[in-house]
Amino acid sequence: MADTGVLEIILKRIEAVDGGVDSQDVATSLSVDHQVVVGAVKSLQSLGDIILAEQRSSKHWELTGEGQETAEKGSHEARVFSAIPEEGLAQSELMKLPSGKVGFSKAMSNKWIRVDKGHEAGPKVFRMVEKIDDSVQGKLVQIQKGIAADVDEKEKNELKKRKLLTEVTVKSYWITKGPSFSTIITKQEAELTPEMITSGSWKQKSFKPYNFEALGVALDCGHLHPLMKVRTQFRQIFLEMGFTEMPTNNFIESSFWNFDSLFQPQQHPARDQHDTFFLSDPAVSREFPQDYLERVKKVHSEGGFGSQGYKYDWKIEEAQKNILRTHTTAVSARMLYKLAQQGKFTPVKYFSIDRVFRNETLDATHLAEFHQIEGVVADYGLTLGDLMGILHQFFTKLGITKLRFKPAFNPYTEPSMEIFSYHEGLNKWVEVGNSGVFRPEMLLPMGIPEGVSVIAWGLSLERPTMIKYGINNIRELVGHKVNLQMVYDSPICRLDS
Ligand code: FB9
Repeated sequence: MADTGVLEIILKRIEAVDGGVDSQDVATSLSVDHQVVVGAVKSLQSLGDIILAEQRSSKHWELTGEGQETAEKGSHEARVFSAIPEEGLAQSELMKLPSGKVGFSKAMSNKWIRVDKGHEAGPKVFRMVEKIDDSVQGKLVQIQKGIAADVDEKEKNELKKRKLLTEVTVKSYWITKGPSFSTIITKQEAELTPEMITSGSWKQKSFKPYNFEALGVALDCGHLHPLMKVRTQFRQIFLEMGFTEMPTNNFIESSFWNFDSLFQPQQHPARDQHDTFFLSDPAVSREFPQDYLERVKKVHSEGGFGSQGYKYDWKIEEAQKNILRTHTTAVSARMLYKLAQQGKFTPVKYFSIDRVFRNETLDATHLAEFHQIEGVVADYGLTLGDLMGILHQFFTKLGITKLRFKPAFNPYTEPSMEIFSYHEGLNKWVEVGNSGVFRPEMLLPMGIPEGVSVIAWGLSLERPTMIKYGINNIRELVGHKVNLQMVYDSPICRLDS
């Protein structure tokens, strides 16, 4: 609350005049800073409709520092004229004077002085008139005294160009009586206390009006990253579709589970350094289910289960290499193997959402890691139609209804399909994921029974998050350059809206 003395002075001033008072004038008359009066205006406004305050701005001219010096000592050209004696002054000497350079040219253009270049010692400057009228100084003095009625705008702008004058905009409040005007300031209570009620004193008090627009106090708490908000939405969609989340808490994986178990041949380009991050320590894993490993080796090198295999010399050393997993399908492989080991097969629906790592070329939408979302359904007699159906159900929950499927290739699924959705905003079909039916060469060596088929699909978490939050460069979403305020300010996420 501003000093009540200032508040009361303002109220008394308003009462004393017809019309209103200007906050700048009040500040000047009280010899206080204008902000003190502005604070008082805000305080009065918070007490109800005691005053009306309309913001306005006015412009006036003020002398600059150089302008004040000129008003006091005369213009540069006048000071140069005064410095030239009857017998004249060497131009070189004149230019050394503080006002020399500016004053010389002005005095010459005013025809107050002339230069005689016929002297042996160099050019000499002489007066051309007996006396001068220093109009520049005269105008500045008039403006300084506030009696510059006959100094027109053109002349003022000339002085402004010479940096002798400047135009100042002053914001102020025009303060008038409000509907509840009074010169008595009654302190408004901010809260109704039990004592006021029991004593009845509330009847004599005035209360501050409720501000229903007031926001709650912003809690200084943690904030969820947009990726985590979108992950929760995807998790919710899978859960309501009856899926169970897979354990994905191992970023490090053996090549065996990441590639070999998925019937991805050891010479596949995705398995070399430029696509995959290999670990130096521990460089290898050695513990695998031996019987299963033998079946994987056989199906790669000789074929089996109706497949001719890849007919290459499959090496355990390649399968033992540790990597950062390139997809969460490695986790799906582990879960399907575990399912096959439980003896009697039961249909399952699994999902996972977690980080995967690829040694890829970085660009505005691709980093060396992303979060993969994967859905897996295992049951007897599942077909591509079931896959298309569950994809329509899944994407509809994301608000995507127009899907198209395009034949594609994955080493571990046959058939495979890329999933496209029509983006109304971009007016084009965009890829929203990949999918397929896991190959028998992957499932049968695990011990998954004949007749059981497993359909699966995947997409990234970053792409939908960037779309949802209107982020164009992935480095604004993840990484060390992320603006944390974006995280604090990011709104809640509802994927179905
Ligand atoms: O997410 C992708 N696109 C996408 C997804 C959603 C979306 O908007 C949401 C509805 C609001 C918008 C776009 N893509 C897959 C397609 C492209 O972005 C692609 O350029 C990038 N892909 C990643 C891999 O890139 C190296 C996205 C990532 C991806 C691709 C394939 C799979 C998983 C993630 C898979 C799989 C799979 C296939 C068969 C069986 C099991 C898993």
